Amino acid sequence: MEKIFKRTLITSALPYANGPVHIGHLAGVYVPADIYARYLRLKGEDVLFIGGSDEHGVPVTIRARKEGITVQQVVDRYHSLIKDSFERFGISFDVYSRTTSKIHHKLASDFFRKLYDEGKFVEKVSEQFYDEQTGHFLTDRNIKGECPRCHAPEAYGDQCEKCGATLSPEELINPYNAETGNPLVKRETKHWYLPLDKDQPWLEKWILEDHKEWRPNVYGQCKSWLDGGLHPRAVTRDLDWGIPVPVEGAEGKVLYVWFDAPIGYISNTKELCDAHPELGSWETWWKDSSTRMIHFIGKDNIVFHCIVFPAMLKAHGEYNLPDNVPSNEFLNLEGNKISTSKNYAVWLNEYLDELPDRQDELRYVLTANAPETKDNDFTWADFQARCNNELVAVYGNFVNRALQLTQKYYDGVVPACGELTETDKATLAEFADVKASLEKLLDQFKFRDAQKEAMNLARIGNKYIADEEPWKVIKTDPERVKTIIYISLQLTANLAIAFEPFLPFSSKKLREMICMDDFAWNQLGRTDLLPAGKQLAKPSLLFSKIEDDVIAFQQQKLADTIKANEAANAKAEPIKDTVSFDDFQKLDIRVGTVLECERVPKMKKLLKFLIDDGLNRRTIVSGIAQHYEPEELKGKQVLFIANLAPREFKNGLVSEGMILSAENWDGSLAVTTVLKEVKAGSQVC
Ligand code: B3M
Ligand code: ZN
Repeated sequence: MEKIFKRTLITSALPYANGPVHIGHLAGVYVPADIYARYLRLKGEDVLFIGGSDEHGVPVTIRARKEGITVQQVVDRYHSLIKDSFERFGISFDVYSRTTSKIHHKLASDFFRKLYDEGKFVEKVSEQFYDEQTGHFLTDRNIKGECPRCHAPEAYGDQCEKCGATLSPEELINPYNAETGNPLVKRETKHWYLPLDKDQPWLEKWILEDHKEWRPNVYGQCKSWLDGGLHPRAVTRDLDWGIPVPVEGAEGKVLYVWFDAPIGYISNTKELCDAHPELGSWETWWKDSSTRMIHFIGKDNIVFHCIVFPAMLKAHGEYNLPDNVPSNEFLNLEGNKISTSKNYAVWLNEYLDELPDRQDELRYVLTANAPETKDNDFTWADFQARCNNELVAVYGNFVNRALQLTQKYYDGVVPACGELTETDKATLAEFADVKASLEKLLDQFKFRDAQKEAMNLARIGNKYIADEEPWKVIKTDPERVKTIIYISLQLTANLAIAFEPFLPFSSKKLREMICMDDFAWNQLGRTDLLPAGKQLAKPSLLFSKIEDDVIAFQQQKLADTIKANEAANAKAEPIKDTVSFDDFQKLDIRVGTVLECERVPKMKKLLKFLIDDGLNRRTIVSGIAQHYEPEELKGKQVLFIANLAPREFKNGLVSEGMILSAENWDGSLAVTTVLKEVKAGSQVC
């Protein structure tokens, strides 16, 4: 018998606060989760949609060291950036909090302690890699070495990015500290393990027998984990960033990020409900068996959400288990893997700035192309084609025609419907079936097909109005046109409702144009949504075309990133031919003090320096204006060639020497200087 649920708790994976969110995250997790949340709300169901940032773990600490700032600064920066971009993109979280919150630290700590007190963990001392020079144990991600399979020189302790092999640090050949390059030794350390091997029997039944409805990719991955046999998993780490292990003698140890992060779903629900008692108690949302829980995640998170977290919840004993875990596969970008570390992505915050007011366009394409069953590819050409050929030419075009004609013929007042023709009836019948088919697809998390179905409605409308040609009929049979427009307007209202979960921005705009105060899902299929005599607002275009230059700019940006990555990996230029010591001595390299520095009018690249060379003052012109502000260099000591023949520039300026700069791999220039202050005019030898 199917269970009746009273409410649905929707969670979406907590993104690491080590960088902005990109289209891969959106397509994999946040857009589908948001569609589902909006759909259920529109149906009037009781639903909470929980989000938040994952601020622990190794990636944030790596980012902090790379940028030379504190970990707290890293997570503060990216948490607000991510939160803000989600908001602008219309991801309708009921709460978006963070795992560094007090509530979370306490809840996660208490969770661990309860399991510890009840003897649910296994304590084990093992040997782990240790960097004697820094005094740190290293996590898998922080260890690099030669891949035992493909012999790539820089495989990580958990995975080789070259051949994709899953690894453990022990397998690496010559492991070293990824950051410092130091060699590693083994040292003993104590940790707490969740004995997943003991969970194997109930997990097998719960997943393999009771949840055959899960997506094949999710079910398949679980099955292969289970078939391989589960092993105890450490839930603590030697690390100085995270939630301290609440046990005596565990100083310097924190909860493993994958132990605390999913508890973040609970903490964030608690934070929300504590602040809004009208939503009910957080415990109802987590412990009442009439609550249904759905986790939206990416495919690399499947094992944690389907096996580890349920095992934790079960061990705790009070919580519900998830009902479904609709996970997507990966989205690639122009044929390449999206990569945060290589900066190869379409970042949500940049998209929102560079293509303002085009949230629905991206939402549409990411769903149309969603990697629901296999990895998919996002290309800017496809983005443009789908926006222009589908959103503009079909949905936008139909709506615009219906509304403009209403304006033109009836001053924006909905006309009365006359007798229906066979075509009218057939069109309405096609429309009427949509609600059921949309629901069926949405209930099965088939968002891509569901959106297609909604678009199909627009196609029907577009064809109807194109076939009926009211702009021609008006000349011969004006009464008939009233019916055509009436039907077109009802279809328009239906479209606004059907698209709301997918394209909330344009649905809102359309709702305002047709002056509907509110939408409800059960209005779908009705043909009296806009009654005759109702005054509509002035229409404006729902979508506008995406021009070629917008696409070209984005394509160029990605091409530049690839080029920059190649350049960063490229070797240094080969060394030039040998010169004799005598020849070298002919060059008079000196230290000069910059007395003045200014831009040269009409010469974008040039800076003009007045240099104190110890004997005199001289003018040197240098092509570094794109790399420095003049003020940055004033008062600084620089290296320059003092005996280079003077060189005249086009505008008559003469440079008496040359300031030495280093050219970086990306073409940027760094002026050379001395490490200790010396007297102006000192010779470099
Ligand atoms: N932060 C991994 C990820 O962003 C992780 C998800 C946590 S969900 C509880 O892919
Ligand atoms: Zn490899």
